[in-house]
Amino acid sequence: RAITSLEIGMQAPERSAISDTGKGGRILLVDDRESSYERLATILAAEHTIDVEPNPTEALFHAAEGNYDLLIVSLDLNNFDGLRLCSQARSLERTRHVPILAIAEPENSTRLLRGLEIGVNDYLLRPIDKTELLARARTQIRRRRYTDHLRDNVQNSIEMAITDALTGLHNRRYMESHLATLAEQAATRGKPLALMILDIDFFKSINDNYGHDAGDDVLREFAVRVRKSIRGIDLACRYGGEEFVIVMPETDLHVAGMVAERLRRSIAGEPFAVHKGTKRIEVTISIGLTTLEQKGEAVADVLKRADTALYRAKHDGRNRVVS
Ligand code: GH3
Ligand code: MG
Ligand code: MG
Ligand code: MG
Repeated sequence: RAITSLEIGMQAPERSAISDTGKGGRILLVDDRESSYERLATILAAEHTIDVEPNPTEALFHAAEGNYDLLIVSLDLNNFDGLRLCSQARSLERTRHVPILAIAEPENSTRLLRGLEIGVNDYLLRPIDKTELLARARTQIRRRRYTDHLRDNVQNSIEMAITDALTGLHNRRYMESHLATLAEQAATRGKPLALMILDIDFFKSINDNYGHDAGDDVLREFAVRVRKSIRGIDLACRYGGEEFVIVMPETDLHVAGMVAERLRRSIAGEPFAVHKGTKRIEVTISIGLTTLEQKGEAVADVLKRADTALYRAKHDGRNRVVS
């Protein structure tokens, strides 16, 4: 690493231990005056792991990479602009949520006010009082962990609400709420939109012959193969028990037909491992394929047409694509 990073004493506790005790965080101290940072670092090292970085450009890089709980930034650096660092840290995705504690000389109040406008969370005036420094650092780190925790919870709830737990694909509700949007986008952009319903053939007999767990293994492995054969912009969901829907924006019937056929072959061509790989089962699927036919067509009608095609695929002998 091309920087002067100075670690003072102290082993970093495990992160889980940190959140349990609510103490000891990782702090990046940005200060280029040796007499100042040596004292601050020594004080903070009693409770935290400290890295010191005198160069704000490098500091920004470290803040983005280093998983810090707190940035302490001196606004009266000799050679660089601490305020600029604060504003950059606020605008970067990876550092946006890291609290900033600013340090300034009392006569530097203009810079300090500017810092607070930019999004500095708290400040301390020199000369720094030891107890106050530790208290402010602790408060910011605690707050950071709490908001991180909230953010994680929100993220998890959203993911759970739109994901099928068994396969990790999107669930039906998510697909239905997005299909209308995708259809609208396709219509306004004058692009095609393909939709297919996939149904595993004789899935009931897989359950009957090998057990429900084997059936679940097949569903999971099926989802893996689906993911491999679609693009990032395609939407795959588990529509029902052993029924899946794939929506393909900007894809016409011809191309979608090739994708469907490739997927059908990838299922039929390679037996599915179940019961922890001790058993292999031949699986086939039937696919009903259609495209959005005209502007403003109801998505229910598109789904219905795909379902009719699927019915014919089943009727015609399964293990095939019908459009
Ligand atoms: P077809 O070829 O006509 O589609 O026959 P099929 O047996 O696949 O169709 P059917 O609709 O009769 O059976 C689907 C079965 O899927 C019935 C149901 O018990 C089973 N199933 C639904 N959800 C799950 C699941 O999450 N896990 C397992 N193991 N089985 C499931
Ligand atoms: Mg069926
Ligand atoms: Mg089936
Ligand atoms: Mg079915």
